[in-house]
Amino acid sequence: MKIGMVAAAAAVVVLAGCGKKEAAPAAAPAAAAETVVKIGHVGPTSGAIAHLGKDNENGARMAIDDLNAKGVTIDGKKIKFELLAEDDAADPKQGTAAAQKLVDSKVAGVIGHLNSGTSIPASKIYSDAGIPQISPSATNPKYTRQGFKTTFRVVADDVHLGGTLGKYAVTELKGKSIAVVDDRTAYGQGVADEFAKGVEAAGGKVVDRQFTNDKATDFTAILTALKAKKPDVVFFGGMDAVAGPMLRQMKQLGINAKLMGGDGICTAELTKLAAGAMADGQVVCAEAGGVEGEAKTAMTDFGTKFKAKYNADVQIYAPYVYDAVMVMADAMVKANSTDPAKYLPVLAKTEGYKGVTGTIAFDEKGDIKNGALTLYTYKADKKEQLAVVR
Ligand code: ABU
Repeated sequence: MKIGMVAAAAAVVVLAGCGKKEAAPAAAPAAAAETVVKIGHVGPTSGAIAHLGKDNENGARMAIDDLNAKGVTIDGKKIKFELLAEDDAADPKQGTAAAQKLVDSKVAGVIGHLNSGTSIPASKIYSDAGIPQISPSATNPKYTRQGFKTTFRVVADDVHLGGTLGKYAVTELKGKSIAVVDDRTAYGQGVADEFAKGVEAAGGKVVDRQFTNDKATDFTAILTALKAKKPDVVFFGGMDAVAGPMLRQMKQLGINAKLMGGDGICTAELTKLAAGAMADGQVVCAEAGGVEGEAKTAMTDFGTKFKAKYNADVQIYAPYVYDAVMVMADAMVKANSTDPAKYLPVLAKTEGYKGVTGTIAFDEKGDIKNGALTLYTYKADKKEQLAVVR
């Protein structure tokens, strides 16, 4: 990346459709022009999983701040990256409205959305506008299987995630009576289906399948039905905001099964949401990424820096958002252009980018190559890594 000093009293001009024009201060001595490049971010910063949306948004802010602090020069112009952050409340309709707003604002690229249920419908809007989109967390495989050239993700998908967890339930947890619940979202239902396939491929049996929704708080009926099947493992396809209360009600009903879930429940917040109802080792979940060995230092350092900046622990995907912004900026630098039409082909050819979350390269669909998964459990209310698998 070509890096230059950021002028203290820089005049701001806008090129390549990247924003509005502002007059330079008349008295600015030796002012250097900056080109504003708008990067969109979308996640649910309101609603039940606002804590995850804010985690993602802060990851984007941190990347933008770091880029601007280092100074980036593209085509001889100093670049000032600006984050346009939108809230989609994890709602598909709000997601497409946010996407259209960003397109109308002439963003050069978009990081997001957080959810599969919003990322998938929004991806058509970005594709039609030729604007690159990198999701740091949407794991439904459909997202990158629509034939759009603009669609990327920096995490593994639900085929990998659900399939690995399904196999783990049978081979490691020795589950004999495995029940599956999902929240009927694109993510929840999709990951639960892949989990069930993984169980069956490993020779296990799904004894019951129930569903709820992503706003539910009372699971008495479905848990009572499950209890009759004496499950030793319950898989939940959905997010932590639902999994927490579900754990509380499992305890109330005397269901002592393990609770498994994908990345949607594998958050720092889950312990708070479960409010003491989670036994040590009871929950097994997976993040759709991960690093091993020496690469862990960068991830740990990111967490320390993030905590110092935002007074908050990383929930799950902030480092992936950070890397998504950096990969996009890197492609702009390599293409020597912030024009989406010019840097998109360079972004698609990303190979060997060393990020906080590991090495990033995209396959022909825009999926991360050789994506990792990290399996976790919780002990004494802290996430504890079990294994990194590929
Ligand atoms: N991957 C979990 C949360 C986001 C989603 O895919 O909906």
